Amino acid sequence: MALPSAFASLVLSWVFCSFVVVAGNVHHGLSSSSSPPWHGPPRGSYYRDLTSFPSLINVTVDDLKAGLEGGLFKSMDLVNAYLARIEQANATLHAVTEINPDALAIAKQLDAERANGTVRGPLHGIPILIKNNIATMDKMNNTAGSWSLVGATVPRDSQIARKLREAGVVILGKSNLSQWANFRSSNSSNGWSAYGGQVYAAYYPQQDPSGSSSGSGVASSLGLSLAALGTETDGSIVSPSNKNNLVGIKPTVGLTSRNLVIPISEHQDTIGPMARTVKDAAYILQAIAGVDPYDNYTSAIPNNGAIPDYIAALNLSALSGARIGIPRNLITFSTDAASAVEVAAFDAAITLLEAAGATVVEANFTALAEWSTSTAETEVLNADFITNLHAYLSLLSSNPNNVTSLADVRAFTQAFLAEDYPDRDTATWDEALGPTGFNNSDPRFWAAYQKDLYLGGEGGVLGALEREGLDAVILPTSFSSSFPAIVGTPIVTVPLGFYPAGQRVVRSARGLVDSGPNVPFGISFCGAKWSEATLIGLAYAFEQRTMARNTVQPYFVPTTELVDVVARRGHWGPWRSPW
Ligand SMILES: *[C@@H]1O[C@H](CO)[C@@H](O)[C@H](O)[C@H]1NC(C)=O
Ligand SMILES: *[C@@H]1O[C@H](CO)[C@@H](O)[C@H](O)[C@H]1NC(C)=O
Ligand SMILES: *[C@@H]1O[C@H](CO)[C@@H](O)[C@H](O)[C@H]1NC(C)=O
Ligand SMILES: *[C@@H]1O[C@H](CO)[C@@H](O)[C@H](O)[C@H]1NC(C)=O
Ligand SMILES: *[C@@H]1O[C@H](CO)[C@@H](O)[C@H](O)[C@H]1NC(C)=O
Ligand SMILES: *[C@@H]1O[C@H](CO)[C@@H](O)[C@H](O)[C@H]1NC(C)=O
Ligand SMILES: *[C@@H]1O[C@H](CO)[C@@H](O)[C@H](O)[C@H]1NC(C)=O
Ligand SMILES: *[C@@H]1O[C@H](CO)[C@@H](O)[C@H](O)[C@H]1NC(C)=O
Ligand SMILES: *[C@@H]1O[C@H](CO)[C@@H](O)[C@H](O)[C@H]1NC(C)=O
Ligand SMILES: *[C@@H]1O[C@H](CO)[C@@H](O)[C@H](O)[C@H]1NC(C)=O
Ligand SMILES: CC(=O)N[C@H]1CO[C@H](CO)[C@@H](O)[C@@H]1O
Repeated sequence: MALPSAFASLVLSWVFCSFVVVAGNVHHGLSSSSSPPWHGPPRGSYYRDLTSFPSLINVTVDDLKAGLEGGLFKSMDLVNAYLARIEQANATLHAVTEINPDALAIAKQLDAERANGTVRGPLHGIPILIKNNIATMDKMNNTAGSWSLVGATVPRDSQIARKLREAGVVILGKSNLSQWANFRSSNSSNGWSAYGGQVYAAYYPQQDPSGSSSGSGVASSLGLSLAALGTETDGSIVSPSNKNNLVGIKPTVGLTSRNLVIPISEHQDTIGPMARTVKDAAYILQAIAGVDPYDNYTSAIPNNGAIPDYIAALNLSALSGARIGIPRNLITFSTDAASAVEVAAFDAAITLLEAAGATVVEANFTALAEWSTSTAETEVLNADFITNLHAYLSLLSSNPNNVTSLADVRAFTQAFLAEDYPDRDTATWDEALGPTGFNNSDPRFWAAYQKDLYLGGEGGVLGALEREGLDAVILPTSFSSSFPAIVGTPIVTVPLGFYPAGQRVVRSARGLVDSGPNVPFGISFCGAKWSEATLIGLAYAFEQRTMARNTVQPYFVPTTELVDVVARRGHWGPWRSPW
């Protein structure tokens, strides 16, 4: 598979430059009320000017910031445009479970603030969707996709939601997910929840969106919002980013607070952005990272909790002089007939990394064989879920179904028709609550956890980094999550390519298309704890040289654009009516 050329990035900057200039002109043309002198583009170019609005499928934070600053559109227009696109995608893709009924009012308030000269930051007035396991104290539910939590309320916003609001983000709604972050059944499907239905991705009909941040992946990729937040325990950000042609950042466990986020595991859960560019993901990570007294894992953030400048880390030369390792034994172990295409694209990318100045070396994971038969991760997650779910439920300020433990949730799920039991079973919980199960205060938990720290640490990512003196380990994203998951280390995934036209269609559970023509995939940069700035730099340098996201288009694209919304509200001033 040929990698796209750097030419795409030149086109990109040209398009965006012209947009910014037009934005300024339109603002100037409209700012005085009676017969202003016309300083805008020649009127004959009306239709061309309409197309100068950024396209919502690939607009960036910087574009939106420029348009908002220049007065080309308002935050309210953004909300209206995104709501229309959600509506258009809804029946086919089920990516969003609920809309924030206050979104327009919030946008209006943020528009007023901006008009007053208060700009909270680069995300001021920009709509973002969050996964339906991140709690907000507003009119939206937080359910993890389960009917047991519909109507339950929380005593305050999660820190993640609070920080988004402080940054001026409009929380547009909640994205659908694999129910309970894919921690319930042996035989459910990626992206299915009882509350939200089945999410599909948009690059092939009935495409498996992967999970569990499935709706976040689809929504961000199609521009149903600027970007979305996901959560990851083992793959739930990077895997749907992989299949939806996105950049995903899985932060170090503890960089982003999990308080009032429906958990699986305090030792593995983390919250991060899913966006179309590395820079947009970096802006969002900057806004949500930080110490939270309610989540004491965040007290481990280095430098007294000071968060690095992730935007400053975006360095085109970051690959120059970098040492990058490849755990070839994990790749060989994981590759199957379908993913051979991903590995070929991955191997082709090595040449590009070297051309950009990186030294690429082999760096096998020494504990691969032991890891491949280990049950330690399952034991850790089962035990944590019992304890951590109980802790979350105990924080609720109202709990209409009175679920206070995993046993309660299981009883509810097995009895409530829409939960689709037993067609989708509760095998994961049955095991956790069964005779061999225990919670995370049990001595057996610590044995399993220590085992994981060895497998993923010395025997995995950390050992490879240390032995070879690496800045990062790279992997096809399809294989990247598991070792970092069990030691809590970060991953940044970037689009790499897509399956060719002739690719055999392989269906996963319940007929979803797991691999097939046009289905995208990515490359992951994995590093030590708290190395996000380094990984972001490397990922950016790679992204800017490839722009692989632009080489594949979804089969399903919502049609409403920002320009439609602005034109409809009739703010085209003196040059609207002649036609
Ligand atoms: C953005 O998306 C539009 C519509 O898909 C496309 O025409 C345009 O070329 C894209 N621009 C870039 C820079 O990728
Ligand atoms: C989604 O689609 C369904 C059925 O087409 C419709 O009833 C519902 O109102 C839509 N919801 C949203 C939020 O768009
Ligand atoms: C705008 O500024 C005025 C004067 O400082 C203040 O009274 C008003 O509350 C502000 N409005 C908003 C929406 O910030
Ligand atoms: C939750 O969802 C229900 C049913 O879909 C809805 O009536 C309610 O307003 C939502 N919000 C809260 C906080 O219950
Ligand atoms: C973190 O909080 C939990 C529960 O609040 C407590 O049991 C634990 O000891 C705390 N850990 C640290 C390192 O403070
Ligand atoms: C960018 O990366 C190069 C190569 O590592 C380094 O020499 C340079 O100082 C970096 N620039 C910035 C602004 O950090
Ligand atoms: C690393 O793994 C690959 C693939 O299994 C193998 O061919 C290679 O010999 C290994 N390298 C070392 C140093 O063991
Ligand atoms: C964890 O297990 C211990 C010992 O069985 C028990 O006392 C405790 O209540 C359990 N905690 C939770 C949250 O299940
Ligand atoms: C939950 O508990 C409250 C108080 O005990 C009770 O009134 C309510 O009926 C219970 N709800 C359900 C669904 O069992
Ligand atoms: C899922 O597994 C349960 C048993 O654990 C079984 O009853 C059910 O039929 C299975 N569903 C499907 C679609 O195979
Ligand atoms: C906004 C949205 O997409 N909502 C959908 C979520 O999934 C359910 C069940 O499939 C649909 O009924 C909603 O329309």
